[in-house]
Amino acid sequence: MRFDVVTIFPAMVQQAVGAGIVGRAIERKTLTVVVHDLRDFTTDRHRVVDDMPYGGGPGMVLKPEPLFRALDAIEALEQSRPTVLLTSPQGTLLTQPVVERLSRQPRLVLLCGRYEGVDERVRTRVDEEVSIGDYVLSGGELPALVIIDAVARLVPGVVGDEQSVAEDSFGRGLLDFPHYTRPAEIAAGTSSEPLRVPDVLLSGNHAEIRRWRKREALARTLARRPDLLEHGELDEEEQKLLRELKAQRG
Ligand code: 9D3
Repeated sequence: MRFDVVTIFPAMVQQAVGAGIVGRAIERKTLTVVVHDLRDFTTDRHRVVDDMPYGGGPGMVLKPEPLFRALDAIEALEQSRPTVLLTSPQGTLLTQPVVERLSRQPRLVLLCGRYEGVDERVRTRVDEEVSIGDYVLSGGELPALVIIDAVARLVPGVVGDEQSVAEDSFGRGLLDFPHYTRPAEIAAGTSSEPLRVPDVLLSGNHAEIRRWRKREALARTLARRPDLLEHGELDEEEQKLLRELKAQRG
């Protein structure tokens, strides 16, 4: 899969995609990420990418021509037309189903918004606007990196452990169960009891462990994210465990 990112902070995006699982996938050529500096598509001496809004008001707007020229150049790089995304607070909320849909595209172009926004006419070249959540950021670079990370994980071969990817998308809809590693007991401080790993995890009884994890995942989801249980596809065992948990809570 190929991503083209258009940004006024190319070093920030290049630096971030080079790290971790995505960086490794780029090295192996499972992914291609090409970062384009929007200023390279300006034609004036000062490489200006923004201007004042018509009609007045605070802040600046990204000028349309550099973005149009960047898109023309990127679309000319390969045969097929890529899907063009604009990061924007007005966009579709990024959820795992949206990530799954995006991961089925062979090419994504990510235009990173900045300042108050982009000239409205740029939207004639955009297939979809995407927001990563209802909080105010300073621009679209971090959202673009979030989109790349989430989408890239679904590209076969990017994540080493295919099982963890499958569990995240399938068995999920629930929050994760608690995790522990060695040692089995650690001192918590002078005046309190040692912190112990739950006995069931040390028991070697894999059926019991699986049931405990399911129960913990359900209990956490019920306590912290009950909204996830509303359209949840729970199996028989999960429905029974959920009824028991609800009964316990009163
Ligand atoms: C303070 C400016 N706001 C006035 C109503 C509008 C505004 C414009 C530009 C708010 C944020 C931004 C910059 N943000 C993004 O470009 C952005 C974003 C975000 O802020 N939150 C979540 N997802 C995204 S995707 C792009």
